[in-house]
Amino acid sequence: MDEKILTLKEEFKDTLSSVTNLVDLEKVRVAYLGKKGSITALLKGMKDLSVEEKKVFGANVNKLKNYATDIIDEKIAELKELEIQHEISSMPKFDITSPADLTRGSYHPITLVQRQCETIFKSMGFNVEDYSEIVTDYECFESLNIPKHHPARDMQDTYYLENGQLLKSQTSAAQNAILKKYGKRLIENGEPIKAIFPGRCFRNEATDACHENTFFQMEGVMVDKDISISNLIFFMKTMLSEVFQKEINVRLRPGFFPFVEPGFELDISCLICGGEGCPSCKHSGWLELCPCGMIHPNVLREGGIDPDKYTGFAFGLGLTRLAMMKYGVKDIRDLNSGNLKSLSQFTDDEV
Ligand code: FA5
Repeated sequence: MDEKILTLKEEFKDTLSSVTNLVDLEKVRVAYLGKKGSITALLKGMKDLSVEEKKVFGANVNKLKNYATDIIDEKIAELKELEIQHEISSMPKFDITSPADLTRGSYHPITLVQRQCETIFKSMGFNVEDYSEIVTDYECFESLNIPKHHPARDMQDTYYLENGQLLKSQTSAAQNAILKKYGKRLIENGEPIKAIFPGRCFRNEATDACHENTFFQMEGVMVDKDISISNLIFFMKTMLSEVFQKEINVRLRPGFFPFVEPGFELDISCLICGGEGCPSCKHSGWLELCPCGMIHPNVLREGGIDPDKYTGFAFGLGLTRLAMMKYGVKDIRDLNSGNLKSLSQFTDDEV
């Protein structure tokens, strides 16, 4: 019987010496130590031996079993280490002493303009808010005095989700939430509501040199007692002179938006053609940049604010168009092109 054990041990050692990977090693383990393995079979075969024989033979088979288990464990560790070494040696080599690649990324022109506007408005006491791109019909239209089937909806066709939500067509979609968020402090502590909220907007419309289907706006609202159009004009003028660092020709003309009364269109003289007329301004010499107006009483009321006590203004600055004018980008579509060669040329050390 002992002869059998010795033979099996030699055979096991032989088999193991030719194993070079973990998969084959597992096969060997099963072949010797598994339920139907050769060493397990020796233990099962003991049933025909006498009690004395069982004691000696059993002890020897157990020795062999422990020996095989230990050797297999050692081999597993050895093969795992070899696998790691192999993985390391096949990794791409790099020289930590070679000079660093100092090519730096750059901010997108819209980010630059947005940050600049945020800095300007923050310095005038405005909070900067963020808002989701997917909104409800209530946020984008109904809370803004644009009920279902109102003709003003035709001006802003957008993309609808199957659940009835939509990609916001205007940053005004956040107005109601902002009024509700800051209204309590206005009513209880007399703190004016002053907030801007930049964001991406979407419209299902044909693109041209000054229209994109995905563009950025920056909304602003201010509500307090006795806020008037003069306050609105002051903030608009300050913002433009800070952004452009020079006098800009602007014109204010009546504009219709159901959520303001009165409403205005604030246009700037096109900086691409100097007001002569070009594709960037649809050959008019003027670019629609920042519609604005006094917040409609219905919108204030919907936001929980009493329009008999408080008044406010709102504006919807076209951030993408502002970036075009500031950086002399003739075609708005270049800004979404992902063309690094053209987009990486703009820098602004202040942001
Ligand atoms: C609005 O979106 C209103 N929510 C603005 C507003 C806010 C009015 C608060 C009153 C009070 P309008 O659709 O005109 O208005 O868009 C505002 C600005 O966004 C435009 O002047 C323009 O600068 C920019 N804009 C609009 N559509 C596009 C477009 N397709 N591509 C690029 N910029 C656009």
